Amino acid sequence: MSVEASERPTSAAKIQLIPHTPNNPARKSMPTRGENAPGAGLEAAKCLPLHGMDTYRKIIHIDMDAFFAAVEQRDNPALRGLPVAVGGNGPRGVISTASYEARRFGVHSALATAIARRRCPQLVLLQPRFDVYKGVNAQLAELFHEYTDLVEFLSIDEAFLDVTENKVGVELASDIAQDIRQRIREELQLTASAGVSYCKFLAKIASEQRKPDGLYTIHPDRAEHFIARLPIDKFWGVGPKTAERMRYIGVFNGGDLRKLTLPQLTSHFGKQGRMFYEFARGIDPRPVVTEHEAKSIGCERTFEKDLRTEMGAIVELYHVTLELLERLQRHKEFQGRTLTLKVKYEDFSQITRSVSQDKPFSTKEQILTKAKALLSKADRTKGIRLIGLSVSNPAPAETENHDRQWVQLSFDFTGQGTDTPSPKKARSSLRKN
Ligand code: DCP
Ligand code: MG
Repeated sequence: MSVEASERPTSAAKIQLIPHTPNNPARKSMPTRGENAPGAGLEAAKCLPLHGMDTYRKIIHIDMDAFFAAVEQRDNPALRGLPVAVGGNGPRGVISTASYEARRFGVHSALATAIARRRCPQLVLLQPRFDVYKGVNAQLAELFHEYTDLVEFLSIDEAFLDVTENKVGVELASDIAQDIRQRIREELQLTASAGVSYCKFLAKIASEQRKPDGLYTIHPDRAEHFIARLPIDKFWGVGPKTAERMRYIGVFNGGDLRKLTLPQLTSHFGKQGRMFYEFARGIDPRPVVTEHEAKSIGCERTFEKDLRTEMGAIVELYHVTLELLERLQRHKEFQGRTLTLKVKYEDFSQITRSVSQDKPFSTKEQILTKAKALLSKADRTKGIRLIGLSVSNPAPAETENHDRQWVQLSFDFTGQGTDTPSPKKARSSLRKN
């Protein structure tokens, strides 16, 4: 367990701040001193200008610990304390996740099951029970909404909450985060890690700092220092390949990144270069977007090896289509009549191609046929490193054909950067405008 050293029962006065858990003696609080102390929190620094950017927001990122495996250990006490993994069993099976006991043997998400078994012969391998995990996800959503309606799920087990204004009238975001963690422990018998900061990029990184079962806050006045020391592969959007490229040009951490100019970064990383330029300066104004507000639903995959054949690209397009469909099915109310394909090439340049129709895109056949037609317009002389598909809901119009920037609101579900597609999880994007 990596809990903050000073997590200890909080004062009665503080407990009363959150009305729905007034008589819970086991509640814990944040450290009372240091950079993670709530008093030193976002409130004190809330209007500090960080290179001209607003730092008044209070964003929490919650990520469940070893989610599928933890649910299995919760539901079967005999599995507690054992190295447990959830994943496929066949010769090509892949691990979805592993308990922290199993991680000590080097078993982790996306590892081939055969290798996992070699590393940990006593591994208990379980088949996933998606319905149960989805049920927990629904409980989490309900719980989060007790605090704010600005909740944005990135995947089945992680979400951003904007608690700048919140329903419980609590000023300190870290107190809210701690209360949520405590309630998850008591009501769901699971543990979660939380990150708190003034923007999404930093809140997400913060939640990894004290995993599992921990809480970490990055205050605006500490952000620059934190970012400067952050290893480059921890930056949002930097997967193994991009990290390698960064190191090749002498960028090992945020401090190095900051020395590069915007033209230098865009020449190396295309449109993503601007994002890296801004992250290095602690700039990330992206709002927490609820699915309700989303103007588009999409997902994308980055490939370990650039795709060089027509067939390879079509196979991957098929997988992206299935993932998009799964997402659309979860949001049946969403009616998207424009389908957009994004292709990013080996040289980091990217294009988008869209097509609109009268009826919403809702079936595999509709999406796949149109997506293949869009893909046939892409340049096939260059290797493809990423394919994305999204459905948005503008009114029907003639086919568009434009190279515009893909929305920035896309998320890495694997937590491993953009380069390694997860077998189960793709990046998803919610677009607001
Ligand atoms: N998952 C998956 N395939 C992957 C990664 C994850 O099927 N390659 C599933 C299983 C995980 C769940 O998604 O339990 C959540 O993913 P996380 O990346 O948050 O991983 P965990 O919650 O398992 O562990 P952590 O404690 O590192 O968050
Ligand atoms: Mg998790």
